[in-house]
Amino acid sequence: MRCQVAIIGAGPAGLSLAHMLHLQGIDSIVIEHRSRDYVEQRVRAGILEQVSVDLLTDIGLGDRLHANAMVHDGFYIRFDRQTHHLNLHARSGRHSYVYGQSEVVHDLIEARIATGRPLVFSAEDVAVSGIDTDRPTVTYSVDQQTFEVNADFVAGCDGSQGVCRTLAPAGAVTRYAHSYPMAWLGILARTAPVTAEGMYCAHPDGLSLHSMRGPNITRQYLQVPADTDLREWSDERIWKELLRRSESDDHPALETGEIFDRSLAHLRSEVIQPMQYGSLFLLGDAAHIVPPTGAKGLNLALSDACVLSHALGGFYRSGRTDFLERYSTTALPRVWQAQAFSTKLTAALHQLSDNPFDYELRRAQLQRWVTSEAEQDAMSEVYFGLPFPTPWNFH
Ligand code: RFL
Ligand code: PHB
Repeated sequence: MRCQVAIIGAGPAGLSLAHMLHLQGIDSIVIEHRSRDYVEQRVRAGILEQVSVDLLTDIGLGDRLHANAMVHDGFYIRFDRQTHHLNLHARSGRHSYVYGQSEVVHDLIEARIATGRPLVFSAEDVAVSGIDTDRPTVTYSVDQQTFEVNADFVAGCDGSQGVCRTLAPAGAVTRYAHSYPMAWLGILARTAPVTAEGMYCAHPDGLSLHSMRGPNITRQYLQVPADTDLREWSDERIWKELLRRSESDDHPALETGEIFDRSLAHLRSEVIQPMQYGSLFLLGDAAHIVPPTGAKGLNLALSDACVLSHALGGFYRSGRTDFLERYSTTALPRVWQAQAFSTKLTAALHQLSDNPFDYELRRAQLQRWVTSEAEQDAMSEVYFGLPFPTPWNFH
């Protein structure tokens, strides 16, 4: 098979890129190694920036989103048993939206299927070759049959465990990385949220985060050590710790209930720079990982796809190569802004050392956020999403 762009991975980055290319008449194939059910049911992100919602709406994916998303003005921070609401909407006129990543992925899959363009699930032995030429090749097999795709470009959208991030030869890219000695234990529970919007609790012993997926479903997280064994965390132990870290003098205690999903996510930061080698472009988690504090990962995947679709639009419409050459330098500043934001939030909200001096520093930062209008202006700029580096379509 021959096509213009071969996209590896059907997560938010790959599927949104495929859609934005299709809208510009650019032909692609999306190759995913998991099943459709697996991809649609994977529990992950939940918070969309205003700019991401604007993009999804612009590209025709706003119907279910606007009908079902919870629209938030900001979030709560709790520390020293007191709860503070940061009304960032009041400062910027913008919002964040609670809409599960699985819903975003479902909408994108439906949109792809409606185009009739190729979307392959359960592909095995996905391999990419020839990225240092202008005719790269992707091979994969389904049901023991092997297929070959000859493309102009390969979009590596296969996440943090995929193959694409390893393809550039040593020395061609730099890998910046930082890992934290901790993880988030995440649950989904059939309980009502304790606050109307998400709440970060900065307890001296570590973060608890109380988010939601609907009026009767909560998504909550606990900071735990990196070597945590999930089997050692019974429902009772999880609720006890969530309750302890979120105790306050101004709100009733959390509601407890049935936990129907649990997982562990390690905290780390990584950026591969440049995000391109030859005819291979890296997008989303394949190019960069941010710690989940601040909810930036999915939003960055969408902004990378927007930048690359714009560059490919320019190339196929008028033969321009300059946007493609600048893909990485265009996308990276927004990536580093998100890294800086997530790192700052992570430091203030987690227990990163047991030196009491460090808790005093955290408290000083938290007090700035809840009392300073200037700090809240700055917070709202980044939390609701810095502008995308390019429009989604080519003007
Ligand atoms: P994905 O979603 O990982 O998709 C990659 C896809 O590639 C497939 N794949 C392959 N396909 C073919 N061949 C191979 N060899 C392949 N190897 C892998 C995979 O099966 C998969 O379908 O990456 P993408 O598209 O870059 O999207 C990134 C986001 O998923 C990620 O950044 C977010 O989930 C991060 N994140 C959050 N982001 C937000 O914007 N808001 C949030 O509220 C938020 N909360 C979170 C998060 C991530 C978390 N975890 C689990 C780390 C909360 C948590 C706990
Ligand atoms: C979520 O709802 O999953 C969520 C909320 C806030 C974060 C990260 C994840 O910072």
